[in-house]
Amino acid sequence: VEMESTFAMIKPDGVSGNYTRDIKKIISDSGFGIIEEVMVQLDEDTVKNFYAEHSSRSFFPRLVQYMTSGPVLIMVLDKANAVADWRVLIGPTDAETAKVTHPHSIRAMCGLNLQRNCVHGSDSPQSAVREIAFFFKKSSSGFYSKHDEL
Ligand code: YYY
Ligand code: MG
Repeated sequence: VEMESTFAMIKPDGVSGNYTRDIKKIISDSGFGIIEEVMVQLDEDTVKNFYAEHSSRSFFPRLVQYMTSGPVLIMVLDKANAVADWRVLIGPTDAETAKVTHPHSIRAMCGLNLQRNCVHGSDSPQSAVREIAFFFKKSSSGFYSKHDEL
């Protein structure tokens, strides 16, 4: 089978709410390899660039505020069909919706609402390539983070 990489993140509420262990267990139990994981504190410019596609939306300032409010765990996950399968595992964007329609999803488990949805996943293979390259440099010995590890 063809291996694929996706970019995943445990957002500030997921980290501060102590969901990291449970989420990583779900990741492993679902057959993903955690190729790289680094705890980082995002700054405003980083979040604005990462979420540039949403920069004109009214929720953008609140999104930047939330995403810089505490440490996040950034990860590269490997598996066949990793991008689509990780999106299925995290569930819908709105965690309140997820609790109703996808009660076993990660966002249902640890998310609060549309903004505080506790995890990120790349939405397409192209996004995954961009997002992994945004956060990690690839060297002969593997990936390393462009941000200082906490
Ligand atoms: O890919 P995904 O995270 O599921 O959703 P996006 O539509 O790409 O939005 C990115 C991010 O922005 C979302 O995880 C929460 C936040 N957000 C928001 O706060 N309010 C919205 N109306 C839409 C998205
Ligand atoms: Mg998205």
